[in-house]
Parts: sequence; structure tokens; C-alpha cells
Amino acid sequence: MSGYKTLEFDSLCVHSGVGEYEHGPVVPPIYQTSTFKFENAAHGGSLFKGEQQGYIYSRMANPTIEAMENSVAQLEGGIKALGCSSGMAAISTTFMALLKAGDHVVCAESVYGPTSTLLATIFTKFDIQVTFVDSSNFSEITKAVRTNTKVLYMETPGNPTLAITDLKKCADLANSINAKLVVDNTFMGPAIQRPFEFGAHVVLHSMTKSLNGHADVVAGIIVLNDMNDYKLFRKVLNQMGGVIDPFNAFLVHRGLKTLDLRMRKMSENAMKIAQFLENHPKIEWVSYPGLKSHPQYEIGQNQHRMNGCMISFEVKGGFEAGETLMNSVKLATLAVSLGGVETLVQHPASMTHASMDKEVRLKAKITDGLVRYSVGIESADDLIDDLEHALNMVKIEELV
Ligand code: LCS
Repeated sequence: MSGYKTLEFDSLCVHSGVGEYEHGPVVPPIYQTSTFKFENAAHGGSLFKGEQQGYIYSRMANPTIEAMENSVAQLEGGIKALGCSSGMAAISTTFMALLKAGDHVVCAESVYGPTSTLLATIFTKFDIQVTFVDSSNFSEITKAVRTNTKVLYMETPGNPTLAITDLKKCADLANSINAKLVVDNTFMGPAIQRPFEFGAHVVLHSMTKSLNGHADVVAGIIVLNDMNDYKLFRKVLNQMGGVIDPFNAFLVHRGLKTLDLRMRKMSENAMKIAQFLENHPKIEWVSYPGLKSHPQYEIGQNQHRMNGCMISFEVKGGFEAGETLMNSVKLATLAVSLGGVETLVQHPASMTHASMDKEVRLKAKITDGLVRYSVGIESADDLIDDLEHALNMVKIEELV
């Protein structure tokens, strides 16, 4: 809606994307319909030709989905967004839109496991090449670039190591070689990091995580800041078919209203927990963007408004000790996924990143003992008590 450019982010969370609807509902209604009635044959024909604006079929456009898309586009500072059936649908649609046989991708090595597997196994079948790099070391990205590089694909902070990538340097490099910088912004979300501000060309999310925030939806989104890109991506998504459905779009739009509030509380909790872990004698190391010990702390502070909800750490004693911890927590839930109101803990090497080649995984510093902890909105004191109790269960013999 006009005028919203001047609102602060927390106000935008509540109001963005909400339009005017029949009967004046405060919340966009759910248009739970697959198709839309034409007034007559000529009307149907003119909608298909694009001579008139209107809805045709929900894979192409739907008012509930559009309301949510407009909200996310505004929150990210883009111009248009495309709701997808999952984060992986957003990622595969993006590669389908930007790449052709013979092209090359430079991809961060610490990304969600199936993203790297998709590039390394499925897209290579179509003669698309990929080089994985430690993206926290910018010179590795520069060295990996070739004449046929069309996409720099970055996830920052990376899943699950939380390695941070300098987005401005990547955007400048992409512009200099006529490639696109694609950023998976799932871990931080627009309340914390807005990649377009640093020059990204495409921003995408698994909305299954913090954008929806309540662990009850699987969905994704692609945000664009160029109208020609939007037209291309929309066509590809429409042909590939991985669109979101109206009910899930409604739930995500509802979740967005509290995005800023949730991320503040989660970041505040995570900082306390990261400090607790860093000072605990049974902890080998902690990776959290808010700790000065994070190797890319300065870059993170330049890119982030808050420090986020994700912590990675290793218990002394490696995987066995980590397993004891995961089996001993009571308030945190042992489950994959992240960014929801409930605290989750999981083991990437055997769970989210199990599909990755072991050598690639270890090179990306996703060690066998790494534990990933997604901080929710519970009391930080309760969460720390829970971790303290679980760490007490790690036997001293396991520490060798
Ligand atoms: N990008 C990131 C950074 C992710 O963490 C995930 C899922 C995806 C994309 C894919 O999204 P989806 O298709 O599942 O909506 N990450 C998961 C994780 O770390 N645990 O379980 C899923």
C-alpha cells in the first residue's frame, strides 16, 4: 500500500501486504479456490492475453498468496516476490531461471545439505558446473570465478557452521562479471539482514523457518528487485509448478506480523545462551555471530541488525558427548528445522547434512561433533537450566 515506505520495520510487519477486500476484513481472507470465474468468453480470453488484469488460476496468481508476497517483498526491500511450496522449490526454481547448460555456479560450502546436493548431483546432469568455496574467505570466491560463472550462491550465516559471507564484496564481484548474487536469507530474515541493501540480485527463503515462525508450514519465497527478473522467475515458477497454496500463504502472512518481536526475543535469548556455552568447561567451541570470538564478527556486525537465533557448538568428547546432550535436554526439542518459537536441537552430520559427501562436509567444517541449536522464545533462564542439566549428564570419561 502507498505510504508504507516511510514506516519502520516493526510497523511494516503488521501492515504490509494488507489490501482492501469486500466486506472490509482487517485480515486478508483466504481465497481457497483453484480457479476463478470469467464474466464471459471474451473476458477469459483478454485475461489470458494480458489485456485486462485479473485472476485466472491459482498456480498463476491468487489474492491470498499475493498479499503475503507483497508483505515479504516490502520487508526485504524488494519490488516483487513469488511464494513457493518449500524453500527447496524456491532454490530449484531460482537455478532453473538463471542457468543453462554450460554455466557455472560458485556456491558457499556451508549451505543447507540438500542445496549443495541439488547442485552437485541433479544440476550437473544438465551440464551445469559448481565449485564449492569457503565463502567466509573472499579470496576463495574470487579464485573460483570462471568466464562462464553466472551465479554466486551464498547463504549467510551458513547452515550449520554460521560462517559469515561479505555480501557487498560478493555483489561487486557478481556485477563485474555479469553474474547474479543469490542470497539464501533464511537464517537471519529481513528483521536482521536485508541482502538487497548490500547489492544482492535475488533473495530467497525457506519460510518454513522464521518468516512463518510456528513450525506448522512448509513454504519458500523468492524476492526480486528487478521487474524483468520478476517476469522471468514468474514464468519459470508457473511452468515448474512449485507454488505455495492459499492456506499456507495465509499462515505465513499471519506469522510475519510478529517477525520483528520474535527475532528480538530470540536474538536476546541466543546471546545469553551463547555466552553461557562459551564459558562452560565441557564446551569445546561455540559459533554465534554475536560473540567476539566469531571469526567474521566484524562483517556480521556490519550486515546484521541483531545476532539471530542460531548457535552451533561442539561438546568436549565429540559426537558421543553431543548425543548424550541431545538425549538429555527436556525443554529443547530434538528435531530438525529452525527459527520457530520453540527451541530445537539437532545433529547436522547425521541429520540435515547427511546427504552431503563426507569429504565436502568435513572441508566445510561441519564436523561429526557439531550440534546445532535454534533458540526459541522461551525464557533464557529455563533454556540455560535445561542445557546445564544436559551437560551435567555428559560423563567425564566422555570428555577424553
Ligand atoms: N535454506 C536453508 C538455509 C534451510 O535451512 C532450509 C531447510 C532450506 C533452505 C530448505 O527449505 P525447505 O524446503 O525445508 O522449506 N533447513 C532445514 C534444516 O536446517 N533443518 O530442517 C530443514
